[in-house]
Amino acid sequence: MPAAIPTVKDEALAILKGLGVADSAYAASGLDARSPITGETVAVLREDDRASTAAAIGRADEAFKVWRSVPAPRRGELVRLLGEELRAAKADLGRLVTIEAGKITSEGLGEVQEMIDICDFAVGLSRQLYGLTIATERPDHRMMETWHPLGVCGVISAFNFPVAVWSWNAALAFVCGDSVVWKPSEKTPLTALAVAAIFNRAAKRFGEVPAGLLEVIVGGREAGEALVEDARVPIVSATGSTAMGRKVGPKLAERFARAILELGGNNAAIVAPTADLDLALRGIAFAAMGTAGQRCTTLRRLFVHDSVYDALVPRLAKVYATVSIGDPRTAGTLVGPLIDKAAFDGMEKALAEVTALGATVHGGGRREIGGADAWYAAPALVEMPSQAGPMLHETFAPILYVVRYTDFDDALALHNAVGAGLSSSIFTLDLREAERFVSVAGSDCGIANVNIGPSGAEIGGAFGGEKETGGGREAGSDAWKAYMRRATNTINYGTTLPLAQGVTFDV
Ligand code: UN1
Repeated sequence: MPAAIPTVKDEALAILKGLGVADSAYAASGLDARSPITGETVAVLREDDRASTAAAIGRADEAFKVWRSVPAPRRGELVRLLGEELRAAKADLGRLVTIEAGKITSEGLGEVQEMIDICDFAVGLSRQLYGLTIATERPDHRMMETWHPLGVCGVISAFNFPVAVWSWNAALAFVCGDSVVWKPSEKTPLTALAVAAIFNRAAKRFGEVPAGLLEVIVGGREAGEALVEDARVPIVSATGSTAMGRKVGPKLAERFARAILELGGNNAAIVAPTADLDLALRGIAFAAMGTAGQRCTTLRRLFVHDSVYDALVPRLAKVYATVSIGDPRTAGTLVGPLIDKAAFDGMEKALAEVTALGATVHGGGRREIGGADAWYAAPALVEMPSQAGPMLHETFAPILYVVRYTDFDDALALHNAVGAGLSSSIFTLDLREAERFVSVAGSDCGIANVNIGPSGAEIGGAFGGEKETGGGREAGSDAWKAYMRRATNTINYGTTLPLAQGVTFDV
């Protein structure tokens, strides 16, 4: 008998009410918000269509025209207050992330911490939106660059990081002087409504936030398209599958809007002969099974050197066989549910295909937990004869493919031989291998790590990847520049008009 799981509905609704989500968010029919823990519908939400999305964009555009003139450090104060409100709401919002996305408790809380961290980062940034002063070739001239707010920033986020990825974009956008229209995944609208309520608390304390600075669009493809196609939105940051990016990217390009695309990953790690195998084992387990394999940074491919294969892979198979799968609210659970049936079906399909290719599958299969529409899967460790078939593509589920290698260059070539280019890592104590991996001739990904797995990045670095991952960068480093426009200014404080390049034009 599978263990009975208590309902999540009452708890979720109480959290939403406590955070201040208005009753008007709910409707008799509209978008079903469900919990993957039990599969039950938690709430039915009022849904946006093209017209209401356009109206929201209009409000955000008006807000931008006010917000852009608020001094940046003052804008930072709003984000500082948002960080304070998030600290106060951390337990509730983390719990709601667990209920709506199925993350285990510590990962739900970790996601809110990631929001707090980016708020702190953005507050500091609000006094550091620096431009350069540039030497000019003309006498009595000064040349400089100024960073100006850009406009309405569209944010399309995915179910797997339902709130943190919004905050990477929004915290920067707000200090940069932009307004934000957010379309969360239709699989996780409740956490977005909760965040909007938390934002409203910060806005109230701040005092003079223009209405429309943050708009949340609840809905599916139609609302998303309306956001992507609207000429009043000069930048869209979209997180999701490569297939989604292929649709969104060209639409934005067509109207010369800026795109920050964070798309699929097919992240790999190399385990070299000198690797610390205890450390590698832990790193691999978290990166491959954490978040039930539903991070875009999840470890999906593993290349293990022949000399350590037999010391590592059977141990790994044992960890896969014993990892605790179940209610993500229960202490000790490491693997919660997949988001829905489609995710489970995708996993089954990939496992059937690799079995036909001669792979040995450890784990996999459905666990009868939570109810008819709850989809818990045992993580699968798949020993592959070679890199082929589904291993070349991202399946958003906990499948780790393992391939044996003997030559480092071959492993590197296999590592880079996929479409996606998000994250990567190597486990080695050999300095030459480590440095080669992070060198120009090494990993081709946006994130390349040594002796840690590919997932679980901090916000201080720029986050994103190359190739079919879309090329966008969010969060730390100088990712803020994407949310502003740069003006180059040349100022003549002299009495003559010398022309650049020595051109003469005497009239
Ligand atoms: C994502 O899966 O879309 O690096 C984001 C990580 C997290 C973010 C993942 N900080 O795994």
